[in-house]
Amino acid sequence: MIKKCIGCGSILQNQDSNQIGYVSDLEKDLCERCFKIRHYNQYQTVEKTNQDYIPILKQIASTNDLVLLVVDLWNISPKLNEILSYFHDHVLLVMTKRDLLPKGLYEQRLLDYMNDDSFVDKIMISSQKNYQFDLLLEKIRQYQTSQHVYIVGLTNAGKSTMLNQMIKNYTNLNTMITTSMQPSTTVGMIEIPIDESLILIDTPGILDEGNFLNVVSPKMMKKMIPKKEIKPISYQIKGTQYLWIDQICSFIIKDNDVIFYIANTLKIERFYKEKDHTQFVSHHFMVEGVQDIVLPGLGFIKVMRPGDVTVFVPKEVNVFIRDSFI
Ligand SMILES: Nc1nc2c(ncn2[C@@H]2O[C@H](COP(=O)(O)OP(=O)(O)OP(=O)(O)O)[C@@H](O)[C@H]2O)c(=O)[nH]1
Ligand SMILES: [Mg+2]
Repeated sequence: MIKKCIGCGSILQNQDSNQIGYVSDLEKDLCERCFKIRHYNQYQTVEKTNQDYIPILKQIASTNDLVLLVVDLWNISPKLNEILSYFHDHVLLVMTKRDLLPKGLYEQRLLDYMNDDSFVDKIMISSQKNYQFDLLLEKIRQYQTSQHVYIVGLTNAGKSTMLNQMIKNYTNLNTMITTSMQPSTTVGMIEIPIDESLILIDTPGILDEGNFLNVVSPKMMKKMIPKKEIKPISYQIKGTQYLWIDQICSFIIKDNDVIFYIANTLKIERFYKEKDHTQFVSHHFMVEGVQDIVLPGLGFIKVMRPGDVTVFVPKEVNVFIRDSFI
């Protein structure tokens, strides 16, 4: 009989300690990788690609069941459109990590920003603060088409953390899904019965290939991921200036005002002379009106006036521009 790890959904095996799902003893319920993440904060990289995960989305789309698309407010990626392209209806948008945004924000504006015909409704939550979970459950019950409701999204969006909060709030179950700041923590489907009429199913996140998280060290990852509400930082730029974020990316910008929405643990430095950035690839943007330059995984920079901005990032990172989000 196939037995799955209760933490990550991998199929348990006792043959190869370098492969996912390894346990020395098949009587155990938690794989070694999950055990190490939970107890030692140690992480074993998972060699999965979206080729492994797209079939799961297709399988879910072939059912008529409600899908919760969990989106990290700090990482609204163009990749989400690809996920949505598999679903024509029955998607409840759940924007999470609300606790990281400034408290006074007008939430409806952010919800309105996300538009797709597949959405039956939208909600903003925070798993860390247990914010709006009763409303989330109410909406799930309103839109569910069967007992099964699937949780999908990009990796690191906060899917499993949200499900853990549902378990805590609404069940007596003594189980927990493994979560971590690293991509691809969940690798298989995990079914959680909330009550007799609802089974929530966690799924592996789709990889965001252009994300900073894929190219930085675990130490930098810790620094990049905000732990509490972000305080936006404004800079007035007079003449041509060179701004660096913690040696992982830089900008050239002229006569403008910019606001950084990134973790406050990151160091922003301002220079009046160009520094060597040959280790990076440049991206040139013509800002029109108030727009954001998005640094996936890191946050974004709101540029207040039209003008040229050149961004230097590692070659794997997919920087892009969008109309102002906040
Ligand atoms: N501040 C904040 N952080 C959160 C919240 N929800 C999740 N996180 C953090 O986001 C990171 C990823 O969380 P997971 O729940 O493992 O994400 P996932 O979507 O299940 O990721 P995969 O399993 O890799 O697809 C962890 O570091 C969580 O602590 C939230 O509401 N607020
Ligand atoms: Mg997960």
